[in-house]
Amino acid sequence: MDNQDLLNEQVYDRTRAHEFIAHRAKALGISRRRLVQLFAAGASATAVNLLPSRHRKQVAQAQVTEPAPLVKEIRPEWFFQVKNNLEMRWENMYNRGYLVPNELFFVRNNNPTPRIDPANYQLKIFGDGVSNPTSFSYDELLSMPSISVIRAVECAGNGRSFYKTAHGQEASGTQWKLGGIGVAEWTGVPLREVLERAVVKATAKDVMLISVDEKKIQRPIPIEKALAEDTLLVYAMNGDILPPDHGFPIRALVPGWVGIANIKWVGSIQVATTPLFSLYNTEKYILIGDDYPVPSELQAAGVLGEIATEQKPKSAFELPWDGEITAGKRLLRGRSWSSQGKIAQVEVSLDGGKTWQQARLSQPNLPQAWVRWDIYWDARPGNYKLQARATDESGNTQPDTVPFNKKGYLYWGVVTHSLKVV
Ligand SMILES: Nc1nc2c(c(=O)[nH]1)N[C@H]1C(S)=C(S)[C@@H](COP(=O)(O)O)O[C@H]1N2
Ligand SMILES: [Mo]
Repeated sequence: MDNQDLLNEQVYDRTRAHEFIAHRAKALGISRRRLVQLFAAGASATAVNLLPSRHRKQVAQAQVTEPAPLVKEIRPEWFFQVKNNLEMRWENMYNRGYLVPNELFFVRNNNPTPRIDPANYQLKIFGDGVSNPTSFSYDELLSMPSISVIRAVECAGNGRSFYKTAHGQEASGTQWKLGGIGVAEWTGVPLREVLERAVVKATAKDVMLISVDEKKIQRPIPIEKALAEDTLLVYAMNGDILPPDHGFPIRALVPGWVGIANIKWVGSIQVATTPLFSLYNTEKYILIGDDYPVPSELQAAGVLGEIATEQKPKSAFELPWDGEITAGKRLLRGRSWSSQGKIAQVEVSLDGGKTWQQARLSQPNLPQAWVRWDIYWDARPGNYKLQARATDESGNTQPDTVPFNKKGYLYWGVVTHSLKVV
């Protein structure tokens, strides 16, 4: 990855999807259709790449015989697992590049991963906000103009466990530490391209992305966000066909918005001239608490609090929790991110917030992704309370604590990371 290119142009790789797939297939010596089938069957990119062709089919079949809630390999050293959710272990990002490889990317599933045959897949566009309701096959989507962008997907509940640390009160939901985020290169068709073919009316207001998973998870976004140039219908992740757990065949990428907006396994899209509501913007992914009064116009629609959309800055060390390192000259590393612009600075404390020093930021530093940073440390034996505090270019600095909300979303306070030096 050329850092300079990334910096200059976030949307840097204009390509056509069928060329992309054809290129991959050619490199592997199999047909384009066969490649897509293999990925649909859950074969990992590595397995497909490394095995001689006569074994490839067996791998694909072996992986589908036992239905499991998740398809990807789950190594305990990669993830903390809670039911269908896999939290990334941050120590694995030390000494790695800018992107999170697909194997290590966190998974947040409200339901088991559905298995979808791309041959029968249809994406339906409907609703009173379009004058030409229509549908597209997987192949049709793949042959539309596409772009690749580097963006984070972060769970609204990332950091939830720190509400307990800060307020002594546990917020309900999966107790994520800070590994409910990942940055990848996403390739897909701009949602705008697809909506334009259904002829969006000037009066269109909201767009509901609807999944085909067993809960039919759906959440609306405003038409302006739907038409943004980097809101995508994604079919490839870090150069591989989108893995089943991350939404194969098609997922939404809604940059800067909480994870739930990035609907996986999208099967239909409703465009409406009226405001849209679902369980996921009325009761779930809502900030509920004394500090979050409900706007009166939303009360009537059953909205229980403030709707979670963007995230403020957060930081994580690339270290195990409650870890131990040996004394000596060390390079402490971490990453910071925000939905509201690039990271402007990161300060690090080794003594629980008494003294702070500036971390060195490394390129690239992309908005709606993250920045890597480090500090040199001559670590002496003892117990340390490491803290990192990021400021984004919109001027948000991580506070010591943030107000409680019942479901524990959007925790962006400074987190203490205990470390023992021996
Ligand atoms: N259909 C569907 N889409 C979904 C979800 C889901 O459970 N079902 N989870 C959402 C949530 S809460 C998050 S944080 C992101 C996680 O994306 P990932 O699993 O690819 O990391 O997907 C979102 N899209
Ligand atoms: Mo999430």
